[in-house]
Amino acid sequence: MTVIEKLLPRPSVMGVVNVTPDSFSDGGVFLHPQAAITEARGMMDEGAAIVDVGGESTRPGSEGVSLEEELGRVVPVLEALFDVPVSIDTSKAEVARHGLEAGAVLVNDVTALRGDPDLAGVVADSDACVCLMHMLGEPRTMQDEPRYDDVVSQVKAFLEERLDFATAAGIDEERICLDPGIGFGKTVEHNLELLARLDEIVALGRPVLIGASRKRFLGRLLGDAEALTGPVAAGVAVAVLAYERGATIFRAHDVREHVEALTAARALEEVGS
Ligand code: HH2
Repeated sequence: MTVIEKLLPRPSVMGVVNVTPDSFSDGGVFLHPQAAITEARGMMDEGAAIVDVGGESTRPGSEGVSLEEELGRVVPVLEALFDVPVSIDTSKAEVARHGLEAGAVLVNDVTALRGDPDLAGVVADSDACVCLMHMLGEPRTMQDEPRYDDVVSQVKAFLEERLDFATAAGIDEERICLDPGIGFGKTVEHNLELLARLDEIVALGRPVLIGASRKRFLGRLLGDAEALTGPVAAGVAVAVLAYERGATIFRAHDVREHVEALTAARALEEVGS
């Protein structure tokens, strides 16, 4: 079993703790450090394997925040969660460095080490794991008519290239997981195609993380063309089907529901095997 598989065995739920005023589904809810800390501890009690703490929204259209602002939001939360497995959701090397010093065990970078040239070195010099995610363009513009010839093969080629980049930078392959980036520069159809053909991403040989929880494509595929979020049950269904297709880590806001569904899915799988 590799380092990341020990930290996040199949299936693992990663609870989302957004210390932001503007995240798409829970913006402002946990902006106060104590609220975020209480939420994170509650998620661990509900069965999360790790909590993902982020101080910058990546929702479609968002502009990003300054280093000082992001540090001020996440550092007090990370320090208080010293006894909990924490992932730091950032693209900034300096934020990751502070997060790792405060005990974070994973860096979740939605730019897959493209955003800050120093981030790969910060991860390589630590014992931390890293999640490399696919995104087309940047959050500000990514949902402006995203286009692919074949979304699955392009996302796969991108992740393969970023995996090579990370290992060349000195990050042990055993510490890396991959994420096709549901909703990051993708139409409803692109997201569905990626989920339906997830085995092609799993074939890269690294653990695969899926973050579909509450995302707008779920609301849109249920018929609301203007939806900005999606219902919990639809996200749980996607997580279970992605689990069946080989994904192992599930980034979710509603931890209890995901843990319950994935525990049942796992029990069924064990009987069948
Ligand atoms: N989705 C979001 C943020 N970070 N990281 C990974 N690896 N995969 C994802 O799918 C992913 C992610 C967006 O969700 P959320 O954090 O709830 O919203 P916001 O970016 O607006 O804070």
